[in-house]
Amino acid sequence: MSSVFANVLRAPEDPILGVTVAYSKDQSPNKLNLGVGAYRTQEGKPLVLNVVKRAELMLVDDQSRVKEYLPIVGLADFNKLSAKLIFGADSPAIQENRVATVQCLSGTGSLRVGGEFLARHYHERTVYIPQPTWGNHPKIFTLAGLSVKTYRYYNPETRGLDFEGMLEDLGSAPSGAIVLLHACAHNPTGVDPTIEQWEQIRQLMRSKSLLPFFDSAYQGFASGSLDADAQSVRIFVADGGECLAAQSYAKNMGLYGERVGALSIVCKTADAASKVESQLKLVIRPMYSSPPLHGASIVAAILKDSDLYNEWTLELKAMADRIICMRKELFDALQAKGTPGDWSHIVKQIGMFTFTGLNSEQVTFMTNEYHIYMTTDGRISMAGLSSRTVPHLADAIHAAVTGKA
Ligand code: KET
Repeated sequence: MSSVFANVLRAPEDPILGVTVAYSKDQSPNKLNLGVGAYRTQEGKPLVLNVVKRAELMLVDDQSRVKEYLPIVGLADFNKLSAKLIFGADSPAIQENRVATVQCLSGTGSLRVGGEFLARHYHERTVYIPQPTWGNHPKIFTLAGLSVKTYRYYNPETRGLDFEGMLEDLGSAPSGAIVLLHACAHNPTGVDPTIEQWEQIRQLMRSKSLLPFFDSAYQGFASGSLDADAQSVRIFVADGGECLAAQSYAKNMGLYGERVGALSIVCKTADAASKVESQLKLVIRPMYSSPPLHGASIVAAILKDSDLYNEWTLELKAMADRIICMRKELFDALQAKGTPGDWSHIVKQIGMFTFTGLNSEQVTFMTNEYHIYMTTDGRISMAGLSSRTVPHLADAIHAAVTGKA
């Protein structure tokens, strides 16, 4: 009784989502999942935004709604409103009809569709990604048909941006190369360039005709302001040049499992944008035919109604603020315990994650002894933490760095 698949090798779990698999198997009542970047309430529970519930009730009540297929490019309202959200309502690129936007399967799907489009139609097949970056980036772009290289981004000694290294590496990239940039709240480091640094990056990239591809998975989560978190993207669009942007509503609307996102390609002319859109359809149709309806309908309902939109911004700000509070509480707890080392990066870093500097042995120790689950690079999801669990985490970090590991 031998299977034709008997020789298939067992693959390792995903470095991020596999952490949740391991966590689920743990029987300890004290277990804590700080692996995946998913928001939890102060009680440690997943959160469905109130504004999302309101939008869903409206959708259910609307007798005119049907479950027909969406067009290949997705829901038209959703696409228009998503472009406005990231580029700004007064963006000349939008007014001049130079943006092709397609609804995709959340941030990941948007990156993949954008990657495949570039591999087919763009003259330079190399994409530069930051070192380090979200672990799925190299896999997405390689499978899309691009060749992946890295640029320096993070300096572990300063726990800050390696700005010189970044400029040097981008400066020596071949003209026209694609450059993946995290729009805000860089994952996993929590370190973003300042606006002045973004401006220098823009000048260098434009002078070398490097093509920016923004990954915007955390708009509103870094600062609590949707506009502030889109600044990096907007300074690149303001110069009239071209770029790509992958948007995700997983975190900022809490729509993780609905898989809702958008890919926008800003072109120099309306004619180029419409040709680009026609080719994006040829990428999407054989991949998954057309995107799902429900999540995009929720997003469109919220973005088009000023009352719902305002409620969303308040709920978003509350999530961002809770994360910022957790940074402070964890930092204070480590200070109070006298844990050796400088932990100020916990409060300085931005977004969902703290890049702690803990090594993989220390992480393994914390998982084995304290049932705390996190990625082996020492990243912790601050959104998974609450006032109740901060002391437990602080105990674990203290034990890990004071040599019990
Ligand atoms: N980009 C970045 C930078 C990112 O951190 C994520 C998700 C995504 C895109 C894709 O998210 P999507 O759900 O496809 O819209 N990051 C978290 C979850 C994951 O790994 O899938 C994480 O880093 O924990």
